Amino acid sequence: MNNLHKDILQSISQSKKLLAVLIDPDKMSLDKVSRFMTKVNQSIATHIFVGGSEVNEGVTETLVENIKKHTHLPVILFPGDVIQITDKADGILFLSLISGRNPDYLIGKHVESVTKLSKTNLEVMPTGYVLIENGKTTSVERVSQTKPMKREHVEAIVNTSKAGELLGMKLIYLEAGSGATHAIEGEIISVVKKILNIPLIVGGGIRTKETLDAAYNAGADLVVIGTAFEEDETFFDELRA
Ligand code: 1GP
Repeated sequence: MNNLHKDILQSISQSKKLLAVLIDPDKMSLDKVSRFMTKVNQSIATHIFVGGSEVNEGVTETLVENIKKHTHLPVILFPGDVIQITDKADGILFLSLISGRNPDYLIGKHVESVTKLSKTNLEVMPTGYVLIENGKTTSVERVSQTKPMKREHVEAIVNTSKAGELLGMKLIYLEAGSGATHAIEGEIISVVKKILNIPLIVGGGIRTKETLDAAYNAGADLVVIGTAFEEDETFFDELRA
């Protein structure tokens, strides 16, 4: 029995900030896992997220199995599709793309996943996923065929996030998209954080310690970083525990 969500709440109550390293199965080869995880383990990372927009069947499961051999950090699936579900992980962000209006990503994929999920012990964490524009088309936008929310529509972003909470979601994830040219502004993070009573995840385009700290200072409880580590493992050195 996992306590992933409970542990996140506990960290927040102790004012501890959380960092998830996102590993895209499409971009991580198995021979690199051991070295990469050594760096992760020496850093301030608290969670591993595994997922991508387009991943072939079976690849996520093999990767998660390998990651688990090299770390005690919790591994949480951040799946772009049902085929990425594997019981080798500890939990799953059960994402609803509430910034969009594509029924497949609001409820369709969820229904499709139930048979597979019910055969696992994954801790399922319902998560309102809010995609915010970052100046270029992201793979989430392309795959889900939804438009991201405009940065200047702050009230709509706040109301969408709060609606997710009122629907019973346990986490809200503000996403600028993998490799975003600009991370989500502190102003947006702070107004969303103020209205929420559930943990706030922020990700997309965070490449420096300053941007990471800015996200935390604005109110992000858990920050997700993928591309910066994929492109330059020395970034881990700046984030040593
Ligand atoms: C993407 O929010 C995550 O879904 C992380 O984004 O790859 O830009 O760090 P980056």
